[in-house]
Amino acid sequence: MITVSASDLHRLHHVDELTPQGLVPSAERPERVDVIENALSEAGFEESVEASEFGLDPVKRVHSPAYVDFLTDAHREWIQSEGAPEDTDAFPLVFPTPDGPERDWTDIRARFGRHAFDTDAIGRHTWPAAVGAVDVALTGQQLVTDGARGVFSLCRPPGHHAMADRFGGYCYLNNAAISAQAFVDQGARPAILDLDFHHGNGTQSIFYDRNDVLYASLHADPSSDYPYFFGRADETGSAAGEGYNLNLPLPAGTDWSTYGEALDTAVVAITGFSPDVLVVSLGVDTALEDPDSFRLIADDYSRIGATVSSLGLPTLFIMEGGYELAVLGRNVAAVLTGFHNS
Ligand code: OKP
Ligand code: ZN
Repeated sequence: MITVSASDLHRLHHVDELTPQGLVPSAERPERVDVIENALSEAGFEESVEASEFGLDPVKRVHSPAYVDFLTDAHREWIQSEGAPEDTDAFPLVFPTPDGPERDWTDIRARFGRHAFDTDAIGRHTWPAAVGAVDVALTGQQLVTDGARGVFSLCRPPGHHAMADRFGGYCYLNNAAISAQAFVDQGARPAILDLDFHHGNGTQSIFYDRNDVLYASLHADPSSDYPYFFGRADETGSAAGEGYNLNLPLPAGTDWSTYGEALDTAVVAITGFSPDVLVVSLGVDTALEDPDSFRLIADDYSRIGATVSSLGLPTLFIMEGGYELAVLGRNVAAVLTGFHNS
């Protein structure tokens, strides 16, 4: 198992999020990387590769030019328009509705609403951090292409909620989708297995009408959990992509007996797709101790790793969610150890 270190740029990205308690520091915080790094070295994953830079071309294979332009200057332009201090977080405050016309809006406040799907912020250092996370993902992607059996890319911020032209859910650039697209562009056939507690609406949306990438996801039932509007079992893909999107929403209180069965269902679907490479959106916010969560325990994460390994595919693990610092590192290490030892 090769691990790709987080980019140094992640640390400066820490924004507030709007919660029922008001604005508070986001649960998606820099310390998440520290606990994962510590657990990996304790588990014996000593060597870690530094990321290379890949530029924006692979990003633009997934995200729209207008969105990339927006993100590049969003924070600076918003601060200027609002006359706010430069360390202020920039928030979308108005959103276009589906009944309105699509235009090339120029006001930065309009562009914020157009390119967001929830009330998440963009901070002064969010863009470089997001690009850094893509570089971490693509460094892992390259290592898999070069023959590695398993690579873990320690991406932060996460990516699976980011759509082709919208941020939200702590995600700005879709690290897993960009990596999967890079595999496609190199002639490979990737399947994506999304294990984060939340449905990866961004990844689903990016590949929804395509049959060259399978998206399979185990997640909380969106009728009562984020992202609410996506992730139902009847979302199976559209046009050529019909049958290439598998959602397995699971009830509150799900433990290994339910989770393991759903994982087996995903394994069958992935095998049926005959991929030659696997991208795992590795969220461990399914842990018993996590704030909104299932009831998975440490041993279950080893079982997940072993099950993923049983697919026999070169595998790129991309870090997504997991917010309880006391168990986050341990559970990530358990997945990777379970994969490595089987
Ligand atoms: C990200 B990942 C509203 C935030 C509400 C969002 C949860 C995002 C989870 N600003 N909560 O899938 O772990
Ligand atoms: Zn999540």
